[in-house]
Amino acid sequence: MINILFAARPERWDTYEAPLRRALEAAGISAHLAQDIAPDKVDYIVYAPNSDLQDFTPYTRAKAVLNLWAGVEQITGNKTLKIPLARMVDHGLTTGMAEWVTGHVMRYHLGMDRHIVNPEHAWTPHTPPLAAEREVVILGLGALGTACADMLLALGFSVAGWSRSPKDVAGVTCFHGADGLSQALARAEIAVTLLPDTPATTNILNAEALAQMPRGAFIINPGRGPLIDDAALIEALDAGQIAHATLDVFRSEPLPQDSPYWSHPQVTVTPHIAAETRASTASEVIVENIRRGEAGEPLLNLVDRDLGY
Ligand code: NDP
Ligand code: OXD
Repeated sequence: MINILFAARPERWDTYEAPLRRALEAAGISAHLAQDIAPDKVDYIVYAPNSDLQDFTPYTRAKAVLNLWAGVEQITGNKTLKIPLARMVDHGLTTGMAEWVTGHVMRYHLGMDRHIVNPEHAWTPHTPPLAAEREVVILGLGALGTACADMLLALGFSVAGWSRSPKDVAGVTCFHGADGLSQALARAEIAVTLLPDTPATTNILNAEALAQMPRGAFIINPGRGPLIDDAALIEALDAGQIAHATLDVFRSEPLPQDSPYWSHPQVTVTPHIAAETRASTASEVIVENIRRGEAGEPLLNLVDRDLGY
């Protein structure tokens, strides 16, 4: 019998307890799963970074921390964490993100606002280009970025992407590294930021980067708030360099009431809802890693603590 600690906000227990138990049973793993277990008896920690557990020192026999979130920026710097950390890659989360991104790309591509918000009742016929004539660039070609690329490709968009290491993604024009960023930005009529929040990605969309995009470009950020230099974006919006931005994530969440984003006419704020981990599929991912841990197999989705993602 192994001991699995569930360390997340108490309300998440209601969502996850049954699916985790189901997945453990399906995998034939006999386990004690609870929110409260003596630290020196815990084998695995199912974890959310906003849990009260921040000091891992007493968890002397734990084999891994299994994160319920895709983003790990709140835990990678934790010096008390010495055991492997796996992040969430969940089919439900991935599909949700691809749908959310595709929806917002379509809004910009078709110019939907023009007719949805039309207080003057203006009759302004406007034919958008076909998707094949629209350049969408995804900054971050990981689990989520590639799923978004696939969905956009299926609709016919011209899709490019940018990552840290070289990539070969079918149908996607791939760029990487510092030079690659300028090349990617230069074609980004619509840019989607799906990078992790690390020291290397902070303010990746700064004034210089925004100036490299085609005039009147659109930005969709479901990645993390610090990817964008907020002051530079507002300046670029005011100057017309960026036509509109849809922002789902922010340096401070909930977005403070006095943030200029709330009232900016060229900004849509969504409350960190781009995608959510689905308990049923995520529980299977967590349990598969526990199975692997017990079988001595490598864990899936391990975080590189030096890179921060
Ligand atoms: P992955 O780790 O799978 O992918 C990250 C991508 O970013 C990789 O392609 C990686 O490059 C690239 N990258 C990382 N650092 C750099 C860098 N310095 N320069 C260039 N490229 C870089 O993450 P996911 O796709 O699963 O998730 C991405 C982010 O989405 C999460 O970290 C999280 O912040 C956010 N998220 C937001 C949600 C929401 O609801 N708003 C929900 C879930 C996640 P390489 O491939 O070379 O390693
Ligand atoms: C995540 C998120 O990281 O919801 O999973 O943002």
